[in-house]
Amino acid sequence: MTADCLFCRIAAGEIPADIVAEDEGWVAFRDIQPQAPVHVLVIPRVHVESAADLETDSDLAGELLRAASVVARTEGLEQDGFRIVTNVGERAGQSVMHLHFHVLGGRRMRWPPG
Ligand code: DGP
Repeated sequence: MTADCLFCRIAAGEIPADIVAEDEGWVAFRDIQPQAPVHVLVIPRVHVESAADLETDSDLAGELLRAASVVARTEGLEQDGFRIVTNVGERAGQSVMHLHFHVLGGRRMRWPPG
C-alpha cells in the first residue's frame, strides 16, 4: 500500500466507497463521477501505477479483466453491451495514478472516444 494513494486507501477501507464486489486481489466500486448509468472501477489491491506496468504481470492483467467482466455481468450489462477502458498517463486522461479499469454501460457508447 502507498499511504498517499487514494485508491490504495479505498482498497484498505480507509476511505469509504460504494463497493460492488471484491476478492483477494481486487476491489470494484462505483465511480464518484459516473459517466454512464453504470460506472464501476476495478482496481488491484496492490499499488500498480497503470496498465503500462502490466507488461510483466500477465496474471494480474488477467485477474483484473476477469473481475471487470464479472462486474459487467452482475451489473446486468451483458445483453446490452458495455465498455472496459483504462487510461494510461495524464495525457490519456488518467487522473488517479493507481491502475483502474472503468466498466461503463447502460447507454449507447460513442466511438472514437475524445
Ligand atoms: P481516470 O481519470 O481514468 O484516472 O479515472 C479516475 C476516476 O476515479 C474518475 O472517473 C473519478 C474517480 N474518482 C476519483 N476520486 C474518487 C473517489 O474518491 N471515489 C470514487 N469512488 N471514485 C473516484
